[in-house]
Amino acid sequence: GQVFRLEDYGPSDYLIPETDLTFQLDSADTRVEARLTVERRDGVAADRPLILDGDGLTLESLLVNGAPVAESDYEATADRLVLRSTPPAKRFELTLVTRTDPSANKALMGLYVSNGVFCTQCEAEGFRRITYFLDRPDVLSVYRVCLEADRKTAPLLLSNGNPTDSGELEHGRHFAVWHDPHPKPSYLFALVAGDLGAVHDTFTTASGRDVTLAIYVEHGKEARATYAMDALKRSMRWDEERFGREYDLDVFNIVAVSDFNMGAMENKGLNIFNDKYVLADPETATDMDFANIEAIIAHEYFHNWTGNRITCRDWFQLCLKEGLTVYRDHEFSADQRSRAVKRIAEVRTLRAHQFPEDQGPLAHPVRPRRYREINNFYTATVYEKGSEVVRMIRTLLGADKFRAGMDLYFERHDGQAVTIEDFVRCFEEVSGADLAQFALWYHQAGTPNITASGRYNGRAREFTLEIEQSVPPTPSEARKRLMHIPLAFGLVGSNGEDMTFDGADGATVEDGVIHVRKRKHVIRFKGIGARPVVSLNRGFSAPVTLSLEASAEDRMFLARHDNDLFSRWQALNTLFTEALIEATQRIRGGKEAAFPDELLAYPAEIASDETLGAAYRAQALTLPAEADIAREIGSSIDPDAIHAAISGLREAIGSQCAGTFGELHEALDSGETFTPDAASAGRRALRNVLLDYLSAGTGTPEHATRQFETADNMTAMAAALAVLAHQFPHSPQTAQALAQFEERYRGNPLVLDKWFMVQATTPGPDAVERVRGLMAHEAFSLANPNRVRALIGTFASANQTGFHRADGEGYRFLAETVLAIEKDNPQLAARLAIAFRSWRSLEKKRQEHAREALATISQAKELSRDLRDIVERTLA
Ligand code: B3K
Ligand code: ZN
Repeated sequence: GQVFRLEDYGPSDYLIPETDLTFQLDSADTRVEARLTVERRDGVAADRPLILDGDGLTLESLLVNGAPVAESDYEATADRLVLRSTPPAKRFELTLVTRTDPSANKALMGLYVSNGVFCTQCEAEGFRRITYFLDRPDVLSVYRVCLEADRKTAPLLLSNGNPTDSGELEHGRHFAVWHDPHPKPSYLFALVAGDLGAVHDTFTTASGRDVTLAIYVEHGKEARATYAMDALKRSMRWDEERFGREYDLDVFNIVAVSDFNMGAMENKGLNIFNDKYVLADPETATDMDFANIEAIIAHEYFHNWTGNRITCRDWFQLCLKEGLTVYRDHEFSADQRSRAVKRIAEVRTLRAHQFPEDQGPLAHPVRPRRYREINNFYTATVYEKGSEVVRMIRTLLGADKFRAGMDLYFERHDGQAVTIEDFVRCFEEVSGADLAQFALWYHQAGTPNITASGRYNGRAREFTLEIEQSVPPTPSEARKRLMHIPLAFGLVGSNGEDMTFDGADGATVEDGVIHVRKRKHVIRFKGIGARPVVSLNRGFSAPVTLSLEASAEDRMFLARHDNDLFSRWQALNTLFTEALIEATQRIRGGKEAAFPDELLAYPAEIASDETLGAAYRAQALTLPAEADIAREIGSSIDPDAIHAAISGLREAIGSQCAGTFGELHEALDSGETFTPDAASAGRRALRNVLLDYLSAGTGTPEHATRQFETADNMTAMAAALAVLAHQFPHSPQTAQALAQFEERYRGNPLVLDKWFMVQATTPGPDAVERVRGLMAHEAFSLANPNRVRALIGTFASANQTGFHRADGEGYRFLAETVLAIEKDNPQLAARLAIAFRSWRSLEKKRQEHAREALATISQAKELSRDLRDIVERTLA
């Protein structure tokens, strides 16, 4: 397949300043008329061909300045339209008519129908499935869109911008006209037509402009959209207060659809959402669902400035809008909830998704230089690591200069399509800092490793810290350059407070941050009266792996006393991780797992520490996941041994702390009415972690059965169901709870997804058969991405013992399912295939089975570009 290269970028010969679209919507045969005002760029000769992108299109007619074009003067294929020469005048008009069948569109890119609703998805290259166009993000156009449809089936007609006209047509049809005054790239185009219910509200911006807000959902589900509306208004206010960004149209619409390839899409003034990230009420949504809705509503809204007003020059710059917007939604959630808890959750996500990507065959820089299929680059690296890089810029510059840099970026580049270099330059200019070495975070793939060790010399009153960086090789980047790594730190004294020092040499140390820029730094802190315990990478200031030499006593000391809450969590998490790695080795060696006494006793202490919020305590008590331990072990992984080690630790803590945990679990059942705020959610989270331990400690399903039966909200119910299914898969109580849940939520696909997920993640060798069986369930469908992700995606990414079954059946199952999905929806299939990416770190036999399964996919006939790209890079 064709490879796209960053260095080949060049501006287009032509621009399209105005786009006028008329859709005659029909589910089987939609007519699209595009009137494009085309402009030749200065210096480009009229005999330069105009080449427009298409994808699966049939051209019905073509006019230039209203007149037909001779057949010899153009060529139209499914994937492009070439006009061999253009009129002498600089500006001319092109009128194109194409037809598409939206109901046959199962790839969910371009114009398609979801549950009877017409909708679109154009990012990254879906607009070319609607009409021929310069479908690239640096071609900005002002759109006027006219939608015509049957009034009965599609009373609602929406597009980008503001509504300008509407009325009746013959044969029961009607029309609506929308105008978006802000020039935008084609990937931000959207339309929706259908029969939907709505929640309405208004928002007055800081400068007094009134905005009409609406969230559209299926009839009868309006009440479940009120939380999303609340999150939207909070997001709009927050962006004004934190970044000085106001909304810029008269209306802001959100539409929830049930068939969607990802979370949501930031189309200008018309965000389209996967309904999973809009619909919520206490009975059907967990606290996690509420938090995700808040974050994604905010994320898409924030794109209005970071992405829409200022967009990307080309798709290599994707992190310009995604990394930055993730950073903004992280900050928003941190302000709305607990900052420390939010940070812990972010780091867990980064380690679970981005680290394995960075450490495996699909590694790429935050700003890639090559791609074959851009849809495969909407990755954890671009999004999450991209956000970490922005966060580091804030650490380097401080809050005020960071804000000044953002202000300059908005002012200078509003209305433009720009690059990462443009973005970074704004921060250099406002601060005078040289960010050249720092910018490697954008350009160099791989997770840097920091090793560190400290030595105290009492006589010299000196503490010496040795820090070394290394960046492991990644595909096509064998040699790495040294990075600029900001490590927030503290020297913690025996009273738990940070010690002061009389200067440090060996590295720049400023405002609690060590700037690592060389391979090795030997840093001497002067005037230190007693041995400190060093706390390094506080708040996870840099996205690195850290091997800090420290005794278990020192780690426990930090877990108890570090004044950085993130680092307290980290210290405990490291202790759990070290213990679990050791237990895994023992189990593999045929021995029993054994754990240090203090690690079994400390959880009771932290669980009842009222100085800490409940949400924080829940995070502290949550053991590392199986995948975390696998990643730390790194090679020759045996998922069954890891599973046994974690189960052993859970059981040991559960029985050791049974008294405290039991009382607390009871006390947290306050009977209060459900509210989705962070404090109440924290109490529920803590209660659920305790339930997990208590059940493991007693070895009986009683606690979980009781919680399941008395639950008055989905958070408590889903957690109880998970404990039953995961810890007691064969007990009658589990069978009964599963049956009850299914019966009760049969008619609610989003809730039934939880039922699919719980069973997909039930550990053990029979998981493959269970998942195969569930695929035959009447509520399951390979055509719906949410169903596929709930059952197949969760199985492959979150069921270590099931997916990595020793005989390779999990791999064969995934390969076969991916190929079945690929026929209709290549993007979804490619996403699922990512589960294979860490295959080389498995033990020998599993490696061999995984390689065979990958080979089966790669040998399949007529593989999509999406899937071929993933599979070939994974095997390379
Ligand atoms: N920008 C979209 C993602 C589009 C994915 C295209 N394959 C959602 C978001 O990041 O906000
Ligand atoms: Zn985004």
